[in-house]
Amino acid sequence: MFSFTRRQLAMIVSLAVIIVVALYFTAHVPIEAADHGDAPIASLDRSADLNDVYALLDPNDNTRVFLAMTSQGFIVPAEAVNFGIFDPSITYRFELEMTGDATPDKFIDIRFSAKTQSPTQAQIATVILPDGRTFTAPTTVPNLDPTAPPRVVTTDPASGVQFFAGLADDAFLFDIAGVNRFIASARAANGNLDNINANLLKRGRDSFAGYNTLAIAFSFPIGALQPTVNNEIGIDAITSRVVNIPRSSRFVRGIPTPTMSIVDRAGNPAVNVVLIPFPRKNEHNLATPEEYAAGRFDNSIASNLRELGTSEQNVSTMLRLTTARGDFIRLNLNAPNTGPGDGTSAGAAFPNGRRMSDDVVDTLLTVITNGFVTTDNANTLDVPLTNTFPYFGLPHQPRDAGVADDQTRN
Ligand SMILES: [Ca+2]
Ligand SMILES: [Ca+2]
Ligand SMILES: [Ca+2]
Ligand SMILES: [Ca+2]
Repeated sequence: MFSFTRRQLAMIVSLAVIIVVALYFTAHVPIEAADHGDAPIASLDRSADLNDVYALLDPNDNTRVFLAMTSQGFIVPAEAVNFGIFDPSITYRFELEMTGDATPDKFIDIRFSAKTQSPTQAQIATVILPDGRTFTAPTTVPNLDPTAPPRVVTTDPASGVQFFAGLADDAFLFDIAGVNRFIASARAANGNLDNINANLLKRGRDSFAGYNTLAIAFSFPIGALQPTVNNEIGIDAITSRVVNIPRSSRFVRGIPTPTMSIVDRAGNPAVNVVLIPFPRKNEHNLATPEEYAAGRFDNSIASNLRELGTSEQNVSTMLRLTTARGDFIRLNLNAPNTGPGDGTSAGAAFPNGRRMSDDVVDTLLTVITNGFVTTDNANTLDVPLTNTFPYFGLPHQPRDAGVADDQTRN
């Protein structure tokens, strides 16, 4: 009925990945994919649109935890100064789950000052730590030179926390068009592998190559984040902005104002982009982790996967990834992570935490297609990670005279 040998081969090649992921999620939780432009509201509110969340043991010092979020993707190098700005009306928040359930227990909030003097003025970040203490730090100011500006890293002397905020190469790696065409093929074939066109993944183009994103990164002493269960931390990020900006101190009776309104939320990579049907994408961003854990999106995710031919076993795996105990990236603080870049230890790879160098799209494709395909063939970052905090690849810069720009991959 179909090329059984080919399927078997694909299954064998991917079996290890599936087993590792399935075992991980039997004991732990979710997976998602990147989150650029994931929902109607987030797409239109670009400065609040989260892209990715990363969580790993700092490869240069495993007594520290590296946390990062990226937002506002696809910033072209020539507009770095005009578009590489953190929105001062947004609160960027990490939610930290420390007790093994779906309720976040600690928060890290980051807000930025407005640019008022010049486009090249540093913004000042105010960081509110989980214990309520605060520190301030300047952003790294983007420029249009052929060489990226030196990074400004601030260490808070009281807490030992390191902080960076500025432009970076987008470390997400994904052939958007190729995978979308492949998924459309799988849906049209009702998941029948005979009729799915895997050649659609042969483009192998990194849709994010050549573009920058805004990054906020921390290296935290573990002592400042100590979880109480399983030595494991759950991490997600949300953006919120002030609505109903007050112009006087007298408000309409019965209408609370001002209020903060959540715009976007991101945990594991790609859940909203790949698994949630369009009419529910805004709802997905606004739901609480407890609502995920209560199964609010389970039917939508499961029916979406079944249309793609995902096996019942792997549907269960994906539900554990995306909804059990909320949609947090779970980082085991006992799993060592060392090596160049942001670490290469096999035992510290996604879905244990998430490193910039983890090819999460390949992991998800393997599980969703039961091993029929194992890669989108976009597998190499266009800018190498650095070996020191904040590890992100340096931002793309406008080219010098005579230097070709062949980075983008449409
Ligand atoms: Ca988003
Ligand atoms: Ca909790
Ligand atoms: Ca990149
Ligand atoms: Ca890949």
